[in-house]
Amino acid sequence: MFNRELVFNSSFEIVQLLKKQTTIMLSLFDQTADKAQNLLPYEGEVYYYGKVFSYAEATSFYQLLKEKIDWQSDLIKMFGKEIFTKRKMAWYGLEPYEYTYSKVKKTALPFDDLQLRLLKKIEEKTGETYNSCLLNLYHNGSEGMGYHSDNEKEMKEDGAIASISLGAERKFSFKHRETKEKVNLLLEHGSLLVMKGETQKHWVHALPVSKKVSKPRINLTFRTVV
Ligand SMILES: O=C(O)CCC(=O)C(=O)O
Ligand SMILES: [Mn+2]
Repeated sequence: MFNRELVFNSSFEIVQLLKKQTTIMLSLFDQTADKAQNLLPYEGEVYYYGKVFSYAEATSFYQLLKEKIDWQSDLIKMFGKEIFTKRKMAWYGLEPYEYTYSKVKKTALPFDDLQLRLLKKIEEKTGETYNSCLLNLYHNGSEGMGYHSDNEKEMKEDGAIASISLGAERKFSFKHRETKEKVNLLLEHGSLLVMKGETQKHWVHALPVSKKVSKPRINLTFRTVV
């Protein structure tokens, strides 16, 4: 028996089903397009998400952080002498975590609303969680950071580190400890970079100084203290 209504219903359902599948395919496609690719060739994972904040958002974040953060100079050893860097640093967290850098124990200051907003955004974006943040303020290209890895004893082993860049664009370099292979990229205003897996064990990273950069930059690295 031919039932028109049934045919209509089922073809209607097929159309609905196809629409649903297209939506699923599109959202899968969107996710794939959104997911950054691993920039390291082996023994580590580095994902560059590009600009995750608009120019206006990133500029206002830069200004707020520049004013509100309790910036401190860093004490480093150079040619056997201890000197204060021009680069400024700050340590914040969800709890008053202790973290030793430059041989000085620092206690995390409480996250403010903006830092909590940034934390939420990067947790959503990267699918990881973080509980603390180290901030750096570089006044211009004469200030940078030499090759090092972020594997301090206070940090979660192989934990993800999410880095937000605000201000001047700067080159960022990775170098493999054994093979010395290098991977360079440009950190843009409002961008997000994530280092995870075995990256800190096998690769060191640096923010090279550059005569070409005259503008300041703020960097936030969200981490997990255990
Ligand atoms: O400024 C940057 O992009 C990197 C900073 C960094 O490597 C660090 O704080 O450990
Ligand atoms: Mn680092």
